[in-house]
Amino acid sequence: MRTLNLGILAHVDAGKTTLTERLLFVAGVIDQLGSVDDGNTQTDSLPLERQRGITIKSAVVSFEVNGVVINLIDTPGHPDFIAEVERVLTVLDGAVLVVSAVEGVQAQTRVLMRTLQRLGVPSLIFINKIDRSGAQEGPILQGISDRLTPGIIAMGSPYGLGTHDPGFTPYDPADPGFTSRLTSQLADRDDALLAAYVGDEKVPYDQVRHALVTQLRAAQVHPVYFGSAVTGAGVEALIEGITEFLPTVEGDAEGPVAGSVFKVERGPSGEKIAYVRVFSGTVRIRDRLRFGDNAEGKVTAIHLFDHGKAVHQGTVTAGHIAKLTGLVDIQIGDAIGTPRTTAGHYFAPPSLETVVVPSNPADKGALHSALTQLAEQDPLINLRQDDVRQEIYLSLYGEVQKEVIQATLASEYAIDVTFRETTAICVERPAGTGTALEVLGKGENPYVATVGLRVEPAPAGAGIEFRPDVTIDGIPIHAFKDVEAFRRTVETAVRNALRQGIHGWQVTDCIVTMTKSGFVSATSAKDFRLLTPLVLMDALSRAGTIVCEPIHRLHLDVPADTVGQMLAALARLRALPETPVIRGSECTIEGVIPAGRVHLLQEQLSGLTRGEGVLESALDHYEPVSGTAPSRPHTGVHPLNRTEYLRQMKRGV
Ligand SMILES: Nc1nc2c(ncn2[C@@H]2O[C@H](COP(=O)(O)OP(=O)(O)OP(=O)(O)O)[C@@H](O)[C@H]2O)c(=O)[nH]1
Ligand SMILES: [Mg+2]
Repeated sequence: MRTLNLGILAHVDAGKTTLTERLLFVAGVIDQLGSVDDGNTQTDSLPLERQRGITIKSAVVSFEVNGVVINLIDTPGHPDFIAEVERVLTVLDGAVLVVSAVEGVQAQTRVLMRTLQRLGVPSLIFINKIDRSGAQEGPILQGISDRLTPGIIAMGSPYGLGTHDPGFTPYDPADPGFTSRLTSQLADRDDALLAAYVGDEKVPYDQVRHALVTQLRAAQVHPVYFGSAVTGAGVEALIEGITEFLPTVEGDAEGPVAGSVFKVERGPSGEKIAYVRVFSGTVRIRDRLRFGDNAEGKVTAIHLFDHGKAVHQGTVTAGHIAKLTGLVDIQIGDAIGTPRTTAGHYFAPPSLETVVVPSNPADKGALHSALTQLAEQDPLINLRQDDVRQEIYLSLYGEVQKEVIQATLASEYAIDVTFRETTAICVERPAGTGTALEVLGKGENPYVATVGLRVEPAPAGAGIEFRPDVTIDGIPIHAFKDVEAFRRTVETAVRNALRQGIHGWQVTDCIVTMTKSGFVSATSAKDFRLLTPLVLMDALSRAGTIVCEPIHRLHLDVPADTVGQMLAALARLRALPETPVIRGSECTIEGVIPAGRVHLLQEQLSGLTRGEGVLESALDHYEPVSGTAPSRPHTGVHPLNRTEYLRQMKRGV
């Protein structure tokens, strides 16, 4: 039987979990519909999800319709949990992007569609909530075409919008009007179809359908369905579309094992369970698998998803999703066997951080191990400990994520924590060019090597570029496998050292050139590894750095009569709004705001707008900080502190 790994994606609250519940009901997996508002759906199963009515973790459920086994992944829509969605994207054969018929295209809808198209994930669009008052057909389609993607194809027409009993009539393939509309929409990207269309021939539906499937699978067009997850309207037609149009990719069951871990959870006795999409090969119980950074483990149990349950199996083959037990060191994002693609980052990194403080100082050690354990299973948790003050820094997407971490620590680890104020994660860019040189046997060079480096600025967004501009006679081949190994060692030392610049922030947008290299027969690889950071920090100090803060793009929907107060508040928060766009009693304000101020705006929003304002924001770019540059304490021994660095390196730390 065909298997389809299907993601349900959308902006927060569009109805993904409700739609998932409805699909399980229609497929006969559950005989009673749960609801998000009652906290009893299949996929929002965590206590915190049920309590808050939002999805926090992605969840897998399986059902069978029209002869296709569908492994459905319900994902969170809140932007604070975007990293959770990122992991899921790499394991999908197809997706349904849900859009609310009332709210229309929202900030996260755009982010998701851009990413689906970039990754080439074939996606259908489901316009949900047509039972709600304010739901409209034409304006929503227009909005999607203008603001999301022009490549949309309505597969039918809704009726009874805004009533308790709406419906959806799919267009009939035998209807010449539909075929002709479809042809004109698809002909742009299909020469044969264009010729037939221009030649005024009557194009057979099969040919049009073929073009539709081809363009859908290239993520160029997106069939659109209307319905309501709550009433069930349009859901049958959506299922038809899913099973008819979305591709299933089986992969080679005989090939080498390759898979991707998109979720990690702990079983009843604390054992790790990895959710894996197998792209190639067959995994059996007791197989030893290699994964991540050279780790290895033995599979002790395999569960496949079947009719809403996880069922014990002896093997899992290419094309399927399974839960693997026994891989002790596995982490979310790991590739298993030969990776298909390296798991990339498709969304902006977190731009905020906070310090986590245990309410009881004696819990410090327990807190650190709890957070480390959570970080292995949660792509959102990124830890850093400052050695001097022993404080635990946590990077963040936003305030809701912070509350979730606090609640998880309390319920699962019985640790109460508070947070310091949320601050922005800055970066450092070189202010100019700086060079430094340590010559073997000269001055105070503590190592048996010569290293010269130059640091200079690169354009914003360029990242770090390393240029090994040295001749072969400066490279101690006796200490390395080959020239490439030498280059890798120096480049790794450079990149590691740049994680913390003069002010403690990641250094970026720079070119580092190795200008000189020298050795004697006693030189080892370690001499280059340890000397490079010292020289680099000298060069960077001479270049000087500019601390830049993250700036978010914001989108505010507020009542028109509150615009004046809103603009005044934005000015106080150093935001730069563009001209507000007023439509009747509603107003939209776009603009930019320092990331560190977003939570303050969020706090004031409700009071300023009688609880009606909606704020969305996402990282846009970095900008030099005006005034005193914020710095953050270095972690570990930093080469800027030369005496301490040499002392610790001698001790082999
Ligand atoms: N009237 C109406 N309400 C709906 C419909 N679908 C979902 N809702 C409601 O919208 C709210 C959000 O629904 P969810 O299913 O939790 O939305 P979600 O997309 O899963 O939300 P997150 O996972 O938190 O991003 C709930 O109150 C649902 O009852 C619909 O078709 N009609
Ligand atoms: Mg949900």
